[in-house]
Amino acid sequence: MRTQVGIVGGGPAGLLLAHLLSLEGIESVVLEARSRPYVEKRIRAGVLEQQTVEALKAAGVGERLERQGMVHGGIELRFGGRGHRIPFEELTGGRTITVYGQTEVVKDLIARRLEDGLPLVFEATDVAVRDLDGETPRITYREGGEDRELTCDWVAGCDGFHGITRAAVQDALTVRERTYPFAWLGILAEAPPSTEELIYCRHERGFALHSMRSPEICRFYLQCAPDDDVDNWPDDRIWEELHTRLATSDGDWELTEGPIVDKGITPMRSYVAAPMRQGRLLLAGDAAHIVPPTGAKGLNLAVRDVRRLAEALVAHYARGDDAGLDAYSDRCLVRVWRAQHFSWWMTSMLHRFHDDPFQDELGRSQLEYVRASRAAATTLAENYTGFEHA
Ligand code: RFL
Ligand code: PHB
Repeated sequence: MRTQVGIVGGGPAGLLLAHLLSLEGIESVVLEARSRPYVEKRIRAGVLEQQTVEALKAAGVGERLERQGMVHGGIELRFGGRGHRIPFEELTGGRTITVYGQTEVVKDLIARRLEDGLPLVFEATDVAVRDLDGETPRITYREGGEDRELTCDWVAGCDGFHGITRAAVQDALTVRERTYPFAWLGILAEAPPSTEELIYCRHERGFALHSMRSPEICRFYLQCAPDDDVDNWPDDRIWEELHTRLATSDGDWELTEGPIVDKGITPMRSYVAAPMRQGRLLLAGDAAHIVPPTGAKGLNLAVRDVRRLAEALVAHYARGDDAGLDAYSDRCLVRVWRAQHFSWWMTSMLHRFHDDPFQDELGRSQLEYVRASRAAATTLAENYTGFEHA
């Protein structure tokens, strides 16, 4: 088989790239290791920057997002038992965020790809990339027990942090990374949100986040030990911990409980591999970089990468102009590092560093500063809603 762009990974990055290319008449094949039900159920991000929403709408895949996405004009920071609102719209000249699950974005993109009758292979196994330095790189894989080979002009590595594309060129990459001494326990509950906007809470016992998916479904996260196990977290313990950490000192805030329908532990890590291009392999999204989820940046970065990549590939095919492909990595990395700093900063100020009292006090101080200073709150607001360098 032959295609113009072979895309490894059918997460948000791979699916959106395929769709943006199809709108410009560029052929691609998406190879996804997992099954369709698996990728449509895997719970991850929930916050879309305004520019992500606009990009999905402009690409004709934002119809359900427009109807069901919940537009928020701010977030609450809660610490010392008191809430403090960061009014994004006021601080950024009107920018908002939209709460809409990554699972929903993925469902919308898969539905569109299949409606368009374009190639998307689920359960592709033994995927390997070859001849990346030549003119015609190849992807080999197995589908339904059969060996297959895909010859391409370009390979897009959109296979997430644990994928094979970055690993194939790892020796040529420079990696910068940081791990954190905690993880997040994430749960999904069939309960109406107890808040209109997201609550990011710092408490003596650790960080807690109250997020949501719809007027009926909540998403919560709790700081836990990095080697913790979901089996240590029966439902009762989760609710008790959420009540304790999210409590306000005046006691006038209540948390509504409901059946817990999903539980998982997410490690926290900052990671950047550079450059994002090696020969004819172009890395995008989590395949190239990950951030701790406290800044809600990962999915938004993936979307920005593939928008830039699609533009560069369009210039290549339409005009033989390779400037965008040559600049792809450098231009993405400017934005990636801004998001890295912001995600590290949010993580440092909202979590407890139980084994590092100096770091812990710095975080507390920073949070006090964001509460007291409009300049600091503006920094948070413009980064959270999506900062683009001029
Ligand atoms: P994905 O979503 O990991 O998709 C990669 C896809 O590649 C497939 N794959 C392979 N396919 C073929 N061959 C192979 N060898 C393959 N190996 C893997 C995988 O099955 C998968 O389908 O990467 P992508 O597309 O770059 O998207 C990135 C986002 O998923 C990620 O950055 C976000 O989820 C991060 N994130 C958040 N981002 C936000 O912008 N806002 C948030 O609120 C937010 N919250 C979060 C998050 C991530 C979290 N976890 C679980 C890490 C909250 C959490 C808890
Ligand atoms: C989520 O709703 O899953 C979510 C929201 C905000 C974050 C991370 C995750 O910072």
